[in-house]
Amino acid sequence: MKTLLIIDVQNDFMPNGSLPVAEGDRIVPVINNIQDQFDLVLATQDWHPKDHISFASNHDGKSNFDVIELHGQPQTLWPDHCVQGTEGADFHPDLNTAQFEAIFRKGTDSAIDSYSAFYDNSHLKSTGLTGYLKEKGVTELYLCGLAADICVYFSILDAFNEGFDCTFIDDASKALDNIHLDNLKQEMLTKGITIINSESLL
Ligand code: VGL
Ligand code: ZN
Repeated sequence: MKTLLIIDVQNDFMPNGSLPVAEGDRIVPVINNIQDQFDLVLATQDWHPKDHISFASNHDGKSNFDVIELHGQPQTLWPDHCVQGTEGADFHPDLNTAQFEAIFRKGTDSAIDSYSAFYDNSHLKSTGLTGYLKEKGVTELYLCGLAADICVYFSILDAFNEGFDCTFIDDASKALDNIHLDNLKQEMLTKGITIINSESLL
């Protein structure tokens, strides 16, 4: 079962959003164009309470993009983004959501951040996505979305470690930091993760 997992294509990650990813809006038509090629289409939403620990605004004296230590791990402090029920947390209005069979929301616990669609950043809590995919008989997982070097990357890493055959769709994803993404792509290839452009699906 060929499955597409679309990560965090939400307004706050668009060029005019609170945590903008350059050209983030360019991937929307690309993703719309490939959805028909899959047996199953799933999506995630970053979905934070207002008092979320990853927001710099919730730490006295800290600024956006400062890095603190949290549960023994480095945690970047972000501008407020994807607050539950706000327009910033909605999918991009042009994203075709009609075929989404399920939407997994993450980062919902005030005290823990969750970049991956599968686990929180400390691997303490599962979202249930692995069980969902295994019960559906999914083996082949294609991932794309925002931000390529953060939430898409950590989702691919977890999916790979859970035993799924993973493909990163490069032109259906945009990064916060493109130099960082180049390094991560090298790491993906070394591990045995496939990287494609969307045209090879059509
Ligand atoms: C993301 C930073 C903070 C993402 C989510 O979706 O890549 N990045 N929260
Ligand atoms: Zn977030």
